[in-house]
Amino acid sequence: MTTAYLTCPLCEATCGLAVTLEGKAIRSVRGDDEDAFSHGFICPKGASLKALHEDPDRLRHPMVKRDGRWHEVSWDEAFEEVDRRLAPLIAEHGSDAVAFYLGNPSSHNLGVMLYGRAFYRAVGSHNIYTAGSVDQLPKHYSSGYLFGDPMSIPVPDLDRTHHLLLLGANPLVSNGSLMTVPDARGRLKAIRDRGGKVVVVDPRRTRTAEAADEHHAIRPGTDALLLFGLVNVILREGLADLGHLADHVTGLDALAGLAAPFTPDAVAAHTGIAASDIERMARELAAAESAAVYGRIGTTTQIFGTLASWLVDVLNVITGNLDRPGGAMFPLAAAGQTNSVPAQGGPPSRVWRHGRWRSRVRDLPEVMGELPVATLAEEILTPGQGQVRALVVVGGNPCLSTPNADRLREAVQTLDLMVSLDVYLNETSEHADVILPGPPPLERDHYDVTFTQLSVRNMANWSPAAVEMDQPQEWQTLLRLAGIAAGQGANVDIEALDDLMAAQTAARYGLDPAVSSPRRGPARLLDLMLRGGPYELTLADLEAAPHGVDLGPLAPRVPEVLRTASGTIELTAPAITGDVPRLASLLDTAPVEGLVLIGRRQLSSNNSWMHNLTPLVRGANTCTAHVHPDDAARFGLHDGGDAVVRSRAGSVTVPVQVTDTVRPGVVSIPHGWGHSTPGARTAVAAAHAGVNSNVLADDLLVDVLTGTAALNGIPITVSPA
Ligand SMILES: Nc1nc2c(c(=O)[nH]1)N[C@H]1C(S)=C(S)[C@@H](COP(=O)(O)OP(=O)(O)OC[C@H]3O[C@@H](n4cnc5c(=O)[nH]c(N)nc54)[C@H](O)[C@@H]3O)O[C@H]1N2
Ligand SMILES: Nc1nc2c(c(=O)[nH]1)N[C@H]1C(S)=C(S)[C@@H](COP(=O)(O)OP(=O)(O)OC[C@H]3O[C@@H](n4cnc5c(=O)[nH]c(N)nc54)[C@H](O)[C@@H]3O)O[C@H]1N2
Ligand code: SF4
Ligand SMILES: [Mo]
Repeated sequence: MTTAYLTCPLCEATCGLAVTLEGKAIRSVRGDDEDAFSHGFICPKGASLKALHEDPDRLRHPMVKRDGRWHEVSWDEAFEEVDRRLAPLIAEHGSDAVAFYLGNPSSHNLGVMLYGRAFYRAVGSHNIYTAGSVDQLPKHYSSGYLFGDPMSIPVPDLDRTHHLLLLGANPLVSNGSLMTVPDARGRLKAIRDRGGKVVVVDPRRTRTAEAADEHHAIRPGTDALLLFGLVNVILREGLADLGHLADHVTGLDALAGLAAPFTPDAVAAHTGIAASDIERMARELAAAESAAVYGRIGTTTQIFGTLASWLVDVLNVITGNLDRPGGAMFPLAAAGQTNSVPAQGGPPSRVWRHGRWRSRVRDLPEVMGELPVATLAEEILTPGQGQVRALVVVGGNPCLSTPNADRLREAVQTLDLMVSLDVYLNETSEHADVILPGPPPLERDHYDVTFTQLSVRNMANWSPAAVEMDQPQEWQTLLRLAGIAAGQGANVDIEALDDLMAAQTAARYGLDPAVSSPRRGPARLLDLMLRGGPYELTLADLEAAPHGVDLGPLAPRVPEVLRTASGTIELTAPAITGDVPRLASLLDTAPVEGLVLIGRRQLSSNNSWMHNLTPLVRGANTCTAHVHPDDAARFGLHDGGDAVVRSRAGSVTVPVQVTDTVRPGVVSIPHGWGHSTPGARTAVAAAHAGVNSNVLADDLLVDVLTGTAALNGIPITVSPA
């Protein structure tokens, strides 16, 4: 028996796991008690990595579809198929005819993070889509304009704060997001134990709300109004105090003008939160010894996602809590972050901006090099120059996870070519022509390049593969695809491309790639990035610390972290405030009375893809519509009966659960279900199919600044089935 220590790559919490092995067989997966960050915490998903590893439905060989039937083929045959079809398509229709969709697991995958761009760049398409535009893109946008780098996202200094105002987040279930924090429950409890306060704003009484001091059941989509109300009180009552930020902030006067109409009285009816509560919340926030405001997916995937994301940090700034211990702080990641190399200064072209190109059909702007996935279906379906004819999906399931899912499913069936890098034949990959499966988490090296930049404590943790690798690694697959796109044919010299990548990475940090010799692949790139990073670590340092390297609590970084043109925190960038009139116009209208749909993340679920694992889907069907008793009575719905839920985009029939945990006027259905498509090969998931809530999500309902889908606050009607 041996024990391997690794970081769980399934979600943002980055828990340390201890995996017991007998040869190549996995005996158990437990939380690693000695992990420097997670101290033994684990959730049901982490524990199911064994089931994932052993799942007979998980793909181990490439698949090619010929005449509508799947064939298991060799890797060489699979790449030959891609070369035979992709190269002529690019030659005839141009790079933009190839679209990419990068899903959530690609950001948790070291090989994909480091090598994916070799492939995307070799194709050179403007049609890059990611799960970011059904998730956090508004937060990148607001950070890009406030602080000058879209990855400079302040995270609550959870272990030291005295007051946490949390909006649209349920970390007790999601285990945290844009806030890397193993054991959120324990850390939130600690805030209360040391006399602090936790306030939750959420249309549902979630587990997090139940564990908090105070819960406000806001009407969906109105967070920007509430937040502006808080800003209004703080500025009007003279409670603003920039503290140590005083010399580093511009735009405070303009902010006061913008906030003036949003008085607590003006926003109360829209938000459903009393004016007196809004005043008290503002005063308590300003008076707290230290405080952090934190908004997550309930605030980003709504029609005012960017304004809400911006106002969260405006509040952190004007209360002097940004960048101070116990407030909202900037992590300093050990490797690979643009905001941890010294500021470049120089020409304005270096200053972060969006809209460098726009989508062809709906004219939506690029943000961080990507276009919103809400417009992907029409880019495929609308004829003309630049029409998308091929789609490459890397670790994503957009046919379940993106808005107007039925339309996207129709669209992908019209493509000339679809390639999926995926570990299952599921609702999306079933439409592919070629599927290239990567190895499961226990068979690959891991380091969290993304989430160390969002961590409540600075950490670095390297996990070598726990089990000997059986399949080609995804970085190798991506390099082969890069070579194919560059016209090298199917027999790409991966080693030469890898050397090129290492040379480029080394050059970025002024290093000689030979310092990392004889390492190759992701380990070499990571070693170079660590050496060039702010702690000047090496991969050997991390190898010597299997339970992780603790780099200490978050430390203040202003002004060093700022990358804006002025070198200050620009509170009122026109690219953000241009959307304020749209919000202000709500104040002149009556509050919306109709029913709206929101989501409901589930503990034993990982978006759409871990439903094929028996330990996670045991028990009653959880894909139900939560309906408030008043609404059930109003619309004739009964607990356990079926309801038809309709939106502009589509309709689903779903079992009803009557519960007062949702606010009246709000229906909640979890996303990621709907495993009933006959072409998928996921037997367990099919037996727990549920319905796809994104059939209801409207592709035309977006946050206008970023095009991010409004997956919350969707107008619906309900009736008994
Ligand atoms: N209504 C509604 N919709 C939502 C949300 C919501 O709250 N409400 N949340 C949104 C959010 S936040 C997100 S991030 C998206 C997620 O959207 P997606 O990223 O599109 O979907 P996932 O369910 O994460 O699908 C991941 C896919 O990757 C595959 N996969 C798993 N591991 C690997 C691997 O190691 N390599 C490769 N190549 N593939 C792998 C899985 O089999 C699956 O097909 O969903 C969004 N959709
Ligand atoms: N177990 C589990 N963990 C996960 C995932 C999973 O699917 N399952 N997915 C992972 C991913 S990809 C992500 S991005 C994170 C997301 O992490 P979180 O953002 O913490 O996820 P949610 O649980 O969806 O929390 C969003 C909350 O917003 C509320 N909400 C909906 N509409 C509104 C609104 O208009 N205003 C306000 N204030 N609240 C609103 C919802 O009721 C919900 O409680 O979780 C990650 N972790
Ligand atoms: S909380 Fe996230 S990182 Fe931790 S064990 Fe669960 S899935 Fe893995
Ligand atoms: Mo996400």
